Amino acid sequence: MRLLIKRPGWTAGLASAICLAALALFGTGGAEADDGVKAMEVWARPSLGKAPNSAAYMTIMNHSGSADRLVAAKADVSERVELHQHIMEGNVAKMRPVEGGIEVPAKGKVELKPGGLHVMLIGLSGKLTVGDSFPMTLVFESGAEQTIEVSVRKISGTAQTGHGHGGHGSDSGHSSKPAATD
Ligand SMILES: [Cu+2]
Repeated sequence: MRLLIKRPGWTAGLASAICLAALALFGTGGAEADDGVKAMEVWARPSLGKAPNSAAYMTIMNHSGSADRLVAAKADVSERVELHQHIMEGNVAKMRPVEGGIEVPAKGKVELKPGGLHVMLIGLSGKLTVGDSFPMTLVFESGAEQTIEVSVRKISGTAQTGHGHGGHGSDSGHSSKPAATD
């Protein structure tokens, strides 16, 4: 074993070779978006008149065995991007920032939809018109980040809000993305 100690050049070379191998492993194995949380069916409503705000909605799947949380969202279309929920105060619906992020349960999903959880776009820098799209980056507590393309659509155009009528026909999730509507 002394030989190794007397040949620092060789051991250093071996060590860096091992490092490279490890990097390569992590490089190919780190596809967290596929194994962990993944947002789909992402859309935002168009801005109304001069209203400076809009909201984005999506379904976030979690394929991993541990819960994660959406803790932030970033987009360039507005001054601020906040995670909101609707709550009832008496019979008035109000929006509030979500404390501590939005939980995505292990092996489960969370839906952000009109009247519920949403990503609030505050202080839009321009109009959002049906047919527009813009990138948004989702940041999760686990460290995972996903950049998604948000398409601007009318609420009525999604037909995903199955109130009553056993509206769970889309629970296969992955393939139920509505076709682009223009
Ligand atoms: Cu809001």
